[in-house]
Amino acid sequence: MFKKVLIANRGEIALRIIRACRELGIATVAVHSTADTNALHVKFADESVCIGPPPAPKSYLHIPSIISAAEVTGADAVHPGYGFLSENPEFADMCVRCRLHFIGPPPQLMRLMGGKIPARKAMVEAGVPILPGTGLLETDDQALAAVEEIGLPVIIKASAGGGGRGMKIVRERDKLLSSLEMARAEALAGFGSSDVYLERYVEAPRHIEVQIVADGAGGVAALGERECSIQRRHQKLIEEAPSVALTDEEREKLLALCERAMRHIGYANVGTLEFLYERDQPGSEANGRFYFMEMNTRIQVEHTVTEMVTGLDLVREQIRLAAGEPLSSTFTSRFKPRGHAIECRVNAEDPVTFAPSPGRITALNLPGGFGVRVDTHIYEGYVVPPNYDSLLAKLIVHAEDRESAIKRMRRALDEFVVEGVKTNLPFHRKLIDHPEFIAGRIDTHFIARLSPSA
Ligand code: MV4
Repeated sequence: MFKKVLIANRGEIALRIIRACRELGIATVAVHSTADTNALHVKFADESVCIGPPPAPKSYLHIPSIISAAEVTGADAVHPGYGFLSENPEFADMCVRCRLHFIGPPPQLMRLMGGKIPARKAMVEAGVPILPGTGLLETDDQALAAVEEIGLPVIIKASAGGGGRGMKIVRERDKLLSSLEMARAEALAGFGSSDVYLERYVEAPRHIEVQIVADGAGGVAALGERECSIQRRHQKLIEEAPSVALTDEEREKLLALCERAMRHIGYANVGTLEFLYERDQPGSEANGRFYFMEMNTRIQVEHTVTEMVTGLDLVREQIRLAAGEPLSSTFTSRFKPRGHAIECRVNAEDPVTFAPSPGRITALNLPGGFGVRVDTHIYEGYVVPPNYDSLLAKLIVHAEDRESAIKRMRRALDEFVVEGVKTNLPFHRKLIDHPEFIAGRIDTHFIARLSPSA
């Protein structure tokens, strides 16, 4: 097992990783920018190294500083968390070249699944359904021919894009070529590659994703799905496990399919397969179809809801796997989710305009009690810096069924007090009380319908 892990991240996920290391008996090194000198991850870690000024490109994204920090502290592994360098294969390569274990999949798998065009191809070969669409679009004629075959609307996506960036919906044939040109230009400017493809556009799908854990030697577990449809501008707000959209039979099929696919590509470490779920008929919830969208080759923000319904520690397993241990026998998909878990992402932002709201937290009460988990790095007196994402806390509840989990979330949201910065807590209270949410009738456009200004 590793002796010392450097955590190349900040905020709640840095704490989550430090806690897992503690329980494994592994020493920890925090890195931080000058904006995070008083951050809890710095206080919790055994050692810390300041790696630069507040802007992320000069600190949390600055590879030479992070590698140097690992070398001077004698760390033998690096955990990238989520965001920042977590899906950067060059960083993973650099770690390996500097004899540091990267806690994530091997760089070649990050490369394969990080590109949406190669990932789509790999998943088709593994028997996973995808939407009708193209590979790399090289000519205008290929795009025209594809639309002839698929019909409209279609969506043009950047192969290097992700999380909803670099997409163009095309509803009229006349706009196809101009959209294609714009998509290429934006992809090149935003991601350094003009590679784009297109596929049939689904109007209001659910976003359902599957948690993967694998050891690269045939040990693979698909640990159930998460329902992530409640999102605003591609930022998830509420996630739950399991999804109300799936029968036990559909779930079993989906998980078996995911396991076969992950064995096919020899996946290793944790990851998430994202699916778009389309109802058979508008308004009907039964018998939808799944289409593979993209894969995330990192631990995700919402891994917690899977942990609550499986009782398994995903970060601990991730570290064990990176150290070359085989998948634990407790990680098996012949596993029924136990009860229901819901996560609310509490952000420092205006609940109406969604504008970020950095500043000092002058008063704080965190919820607690039976079935309540709060993953957070904030404390009374903490100053939320303006330089990073606005996530303050993840409030997670677990209960025997969805109805009880919703009631528990309402209770926990009422206990949650943050003063000094604006938060989206009022927005969460409104969401959790919404009859359509309570009925489970949700899709990716739910928030846009609820507050069109958002
Ligand atoms: C789609 C789609 C509909 N049809 N692909 C959003 C995040 C990224 N993972 C892919 N996304 C989508 N892909 C097809 N073929 C709908 C979304 C989508 C979306 C697209 C445009 C504007 C807002 C959206 C919100 C949620 C999902």
